[in-house]
Amino acid sequence: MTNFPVQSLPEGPLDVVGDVHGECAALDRLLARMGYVDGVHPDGRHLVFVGDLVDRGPDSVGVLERVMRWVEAGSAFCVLGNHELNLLLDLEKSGNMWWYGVDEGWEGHGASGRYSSVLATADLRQRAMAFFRSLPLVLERPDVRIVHAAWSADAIAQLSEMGSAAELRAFHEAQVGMLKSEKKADMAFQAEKSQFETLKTVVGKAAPPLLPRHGYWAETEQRQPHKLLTSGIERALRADESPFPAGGKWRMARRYRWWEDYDGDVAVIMGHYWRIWDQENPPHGKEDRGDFHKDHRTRWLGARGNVYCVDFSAGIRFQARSGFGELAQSRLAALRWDDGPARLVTDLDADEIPIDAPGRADSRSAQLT
Ligand SMILES: [Mn+2]
Repeated sequence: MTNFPVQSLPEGPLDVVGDVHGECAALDRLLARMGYVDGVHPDGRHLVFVGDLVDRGPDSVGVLERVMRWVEAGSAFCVLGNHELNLLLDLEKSGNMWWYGVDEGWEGHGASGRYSSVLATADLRQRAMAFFRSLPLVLERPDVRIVHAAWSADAIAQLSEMGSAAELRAFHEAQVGMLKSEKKADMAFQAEKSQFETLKTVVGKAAPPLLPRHGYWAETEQRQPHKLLTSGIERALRADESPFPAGGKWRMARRYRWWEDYDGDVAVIMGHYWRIWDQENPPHGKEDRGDFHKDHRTRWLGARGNVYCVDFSAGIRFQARSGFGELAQSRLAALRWDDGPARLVTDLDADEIPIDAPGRADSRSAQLT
């Protein structure tokens, strides 16, 4: 592909599918509900995957086999998510050892289990790597933009100098090397670091003080264009904010709700943000987790009311199967985007769910201005 990182979507009705995370049976159920037969729709609709096809769930291989076939046939489109990017960059992460042929366990929340029951073969890895290299970071057409986590014209422009996704790994390694030497030369950061060697291990004990250089570097590292588009934007905590634990580490930066100042005319549909399905009944202890837990699933978000996140946490089902249950909060969803009003279809709900029209007067900016 020569048009990295942006590729075009065809005209006509689309069904934009949220993060699948190896939940192959849920994908089959969702697509059957929408009338697809092996990725093809009788009305000429096209599937668009927002990325994070893989990891955690039981059958990433099955999901990849399907989506690769459909993309190859031209009935589906897909952008890179952070999980595909990890595989493209050969980064081993919790939940992706199926790729390396390892049957991986997980523990947490008083439960334990296995991630994937289907392991990648050398043949699958070779074909999937070619597939990942063919994927754009962004898909667009005049009425809609698709990206995994954040839309940024700057980040897209920076990556456009790259001929193809095949060059991404060299670019990534150069960036990592540069950041590493800049951090090494940052004496204030080094002083913070030696003072808090055990930063990763103190979760559960008293919170550390705010470490501003740690916040600065968390924000700066996340500004790398390929990371920004696929895993969002971070902002260093302000002096009046407190460090908080997430993923077993104390955080000195938090996710930035970039859509709050997205002023584009074109609607953006993304995944990545682990929305809960039932805002009225948030899971215990998760009341303020994530970015969308207070935003109702029927609403478009952002300054112009034209950004939508279609990731409703299919990726938590590996836990639910082992007794840490949040299944009620989990859906594999697709946003139907065509001449009619937008609506959601999920793997678990019989009926289509109407979504507000984008750009409604009740969007956040309308309240502010
Ligand atoms: Mn993601």
